[in-house]
Order: sequence, then C-alpha cells, then structure tokens
Amino acid sequence: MKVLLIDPRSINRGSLNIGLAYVATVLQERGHKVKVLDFNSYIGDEDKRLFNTLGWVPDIIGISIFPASIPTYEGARKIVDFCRKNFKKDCFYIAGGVGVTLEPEKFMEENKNYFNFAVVGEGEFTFAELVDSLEKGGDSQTIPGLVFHSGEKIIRTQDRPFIKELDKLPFPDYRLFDSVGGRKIVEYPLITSRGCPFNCIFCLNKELSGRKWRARSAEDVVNEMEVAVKKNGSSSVYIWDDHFSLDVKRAIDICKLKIERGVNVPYYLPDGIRADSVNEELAMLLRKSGCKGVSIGVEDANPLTYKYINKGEELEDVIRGIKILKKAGVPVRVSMIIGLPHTTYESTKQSMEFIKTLDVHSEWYLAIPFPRTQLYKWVENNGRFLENPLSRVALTFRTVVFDTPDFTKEDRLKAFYHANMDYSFPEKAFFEHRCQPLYQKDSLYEIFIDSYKTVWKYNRWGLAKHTLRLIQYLSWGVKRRLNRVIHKDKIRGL
Ligand code: B12
Ligand code: SF4
Repeated sequence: MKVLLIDPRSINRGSLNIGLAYVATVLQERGHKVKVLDFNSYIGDEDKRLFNTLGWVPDIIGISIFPASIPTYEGARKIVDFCRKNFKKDCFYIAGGVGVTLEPEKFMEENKNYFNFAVVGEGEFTFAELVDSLEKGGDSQTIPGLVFHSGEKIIRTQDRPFIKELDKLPFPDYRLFDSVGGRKIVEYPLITSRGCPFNCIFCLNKELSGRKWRARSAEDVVNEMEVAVKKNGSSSVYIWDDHFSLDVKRAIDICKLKIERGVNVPYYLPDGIRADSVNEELAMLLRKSGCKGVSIGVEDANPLTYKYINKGEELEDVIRGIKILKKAGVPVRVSMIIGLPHTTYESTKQSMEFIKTLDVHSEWYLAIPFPRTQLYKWVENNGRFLENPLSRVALTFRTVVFDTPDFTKEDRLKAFYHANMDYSFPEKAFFEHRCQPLYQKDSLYEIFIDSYKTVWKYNRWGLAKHTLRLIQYLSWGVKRRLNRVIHKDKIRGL
C-alpha cells in the first residue's frame, strides 16, 4: 500500500515528530511505500507540497494529532478537506497520536466526518496491522487499539498492550520526512525510554503511559546515537524522555558505553531528569559523556503547593540533586510553574528568591491545566477558567489560563514577567523562547505587532529598564525569521 503520513502545522515550530517517524519506519519495514510530509518542523508551501504528493496517489493518509490542541485539530481537518477536494480516489483517513489517545471516543465523535479510524496509544503495530488488513480486505474492526464509527455508534476495540521490548523496534528513519530527505539533522531527537511511573497533578503522563516505564538497552541507545552522527550528520542529540534515569544503572551504562565507543556527540536532556535519581557517579558520567544541559523540574518551592502537586520526591532531594549536578559541571536549568494550587503572588515571589539561592538558570511557565489532569479538576472546583487550555493562545505558556480569588490574572502575569526577567539567567535562553513565536509569523507586520505587544507588556510591569535589552533580542528574533525566509533550505530539519 502507498501510505502518506502527515505532521500538521501546530502550535510551535517543533522538532521532528518522533512518534510519527517510528510509525513510518515500521510500516516501511513491512514492505509498504511511505512518504511523510512534515508541516510542523518545516513550515511553508504546505498546499503545494500536499498537492504534489497527492500525485503519488496514496491509498491511506495518516495524520498525527500531536498534541491535543485546537490548532492541531484544525490543521488536520484542513488537510483532510484539501485532500478530498483535490484527490478524487477513495482513500482511508486515519488519525493517531497523543490527541487521540487522551480522549479516543470524544476525538472520533468530533471528527467522524474526517477520519475512518483513529489509533489509540502506541501506533507502530496497530497502524501496521490496520494497513495490512485494509490491503488484504481483512476484518479491521477486531484489531486492538482502534476507535472508529459505525453508523451513529462509536466503537473502541480492546486496548493494545504497551510495547515492552523497545529494542526490537527499528531506529526511526527521519529520511522519510520531506523536511529531511538526504539533509543533515542538526539536532537529532531521541527517545531512550517511554512513560513515567509518577503522578504529578499537572501531567498527562499517567493517561498516556499508564504509569508504566519501559526502556531501551544502553547498547541500542548508543547505536542510535552513532547512526545520528554517521548517517544523519547530527551535531547534537536531544533526549526527550519523560524519565531518562528511573533506572540509574541503565543511565550510567549509556554514559559509559558512549564514552567507550567514542560517540562524541554532545547531548541534552531538555525534558528533565528527576533530581532524586541523581548521584555523584551519574552526574560525573553525564558530564564526561558529553551532556551539555539537564533540566530539572522544581515547579514551585512553596511547601504546601509542593506537597499538593504530588511529585513523589522531596524538595530536599531536588536541592541535593541540583547541587551534585552543578558540582560535577553539568549545566542545569530549572523549570518552574507559576499559578499552581495554593500559590499567591507573595508565595511565588518567595519561590523566585529560593531559586536565586540555587544559582541556576530558571524558566518560568504559566500553569496550563490540561483536561484529564488533577489540576484541571482542582481549577474547576477552586478557580475560574479564562481561556480554553487547548487553544493556541493558552499553549504559548504566556497567557493566564485560569485565576483564583487569591491569585488574580494581573498578579499571575506580573509574576510571570518578573520571574523571567529578574530571576532567570542567562537571559538569552529566555528571550530565545519568547522570540520563538516570531519565527512563525507570516509577515513582518505581524512580527512588528507581536514585538510591540511584548514590549508594552514589559513596560506595564515597571520593567522599562529592560526595554532596550528586549528590543535587542526581538530584533534577533526578526533576524532569525528573515533568515528562515531567505535561506529556508539551509535550516530545514533543525
Ligand atoms: C518530546 C515531546 C515534545 C518535543 C518533541 C515533539 C515531537 N515532535 O516529537 C517538543 C519539545 C517539540 C514538544 C513540543 C510541544 N509539546 Co510536547 N511532549 C513531548 C513528550 C515528552 C514525548 C513525545 C514523544 O516523542 N514520545 C515518544 C513517541 C514514541 O510517542 P508518541 O509521540 O506518543 O507517538 C506514538 C503515538 O502517539 C502514535 N502516533 C503518533 N503520531 C501518529 C500518527 C499516526 C497516523 C498514527 C497511526 C499513530 C501516531 O504512535 C507513536 C509511536 O508509538 C510528550 C509527553 C509524552 N509522554 O508523550 C510531550 C507532550 C505530548 N507535549 C505536550 C505539549 C503541551 C507540547 C507543546 C504544546 C508545548 C508548547 N506549548 O510548546 C508543544 C507542541 C509542539 C507542536 N508540535 O505543536 C503535552 C501534550 C498535552 C496535550 N494536551 O496534548 C505532552 C503530553 C507533555 C505533558 N506531559 O503535558 N513536545
Ligand atoms: S515526573 Fe515528570 S513525567 Fe513523571 S508524572 Fe511528574 S511531570 Fe510527568
């Protein structure tokens, strides 16, 4: 079968879609012909690229719904409409990804006019079996891990168990992505384990992984790093695990093997490792094996809030872990959430002072209560929603999504800008993040408006002293955006 997979344009210009790459590679290994259109990390000319690829006449079109967000749903529906309009042949439309897995029946109910089937959970084998069965005319409706509509009814088949032996999966072949082709993948995205056994109240992991953690062997991970360097010309590796070091011995083995095999590529752990898993040996080996940055989630330092968010580790563990990493020479970035339960402007100020004592770079985000999390329920009972948490504006992390009587919208915003301006360093990283939406603007006019609004916001909080610095970084954002227009090809796959 000819299968066209698509990663629709979504919130932020993201990295290459790892999950979609696994799905594509497994399918290709089964003998199907696969192409992937990546509208997410390489934006522009979408209609043209889609139109050209439809000439290849795919039998099946699969769309990744990552994450669950209004822009992703809209992007996916737009693609289906476009294909139906420009492409006469009957074709199966199938969705998969986090946005399906979180609420499968609801997704199918709302999208039954667009998709024939949706894949729930890990997609590699469910999708491959579905494609095989559609090819051979088998009974697709008994395949585990599916949701579909039959007349007015929404039917969900039994759940597919999580993949245990991750080593048996092929390495994701990003060359199938039109954004990559034969080009270098400068920042190679890598997953060494899936899931997380903890239960933080703001996190969706429980819904996605059922609190089951599964990991690849050290050898398999280092083999993929080698492929990243040798075959994809990568100059850095980004490990996006939910919990890289749950099995500390495995993490140590990965570092040791990477050193032993001379795979000298620098790597980052931007999605965080848990501080309670850090010991002196691991920290030292992380540095020696080329780890250039680790993110640690502290979230909030108010004791009542810290206990309530149920991280499953004590604040003392976090402080100890950060100190060990710093002592070993591993750059640490701390991730904070503003507006969690039981916080106020004053308690958030105390958290800022606390972070200052740790002497690390910190990033402060406004809390987003995702549907199905405990935080969402807490807001329903104790606060007031101001925005839909799945809207584009909410997912920028710059918008106040809810407030409470003790912590008003104004105070939340004030805390957000204050924390990021005065307590976050080095500032460049913050501004890079703040300027990111600028890359995606379609016109210079939009860039100007966005810059103006941002500067205005900063001034509003009496932070005029930062304006010059802000303008400097905004112009850096504009320059990057212009570069994208002028040298589009050169930065593909970043
Ligand atoms: C790595 C990661 C990122 C990375 C890279 C993402 C990428 N393109 O690969 C970056 C930093 C770019 C990122 C960005 C964002 N992320 Co993110 N991310 C993750 C993380 C930690 C892991 C995802 C992953 O690669 N998993 C491993 C792969 C193998 O699993 P998978 O992605 O689920 O894919 C499998 C299935 O879903 C399915 N599948 C996927 N696509 C398709 C398509 C078809 C056709 C089929 C059949 C199957 C299928 O099969 C895959 C293989 O088994 C998840 C948390 C999590 N545990 O899922 C959060 C997570 C998905 N992200 C989240 C969010 C909020 C975001 C952002 C909106 C944040 C922001 N405001 O910028 C952006 C949105 C980016 C965008 N595209 O617009 C939330 C989603 C919340 C929600 N309600 O949906 C999560 C759940 C984090 C959390 N705990 O809250 N993210
Ligand atoms: S430790 Fe991280 S991945 Fe695990 S539940 Fe908490 S926030 Fe989610």
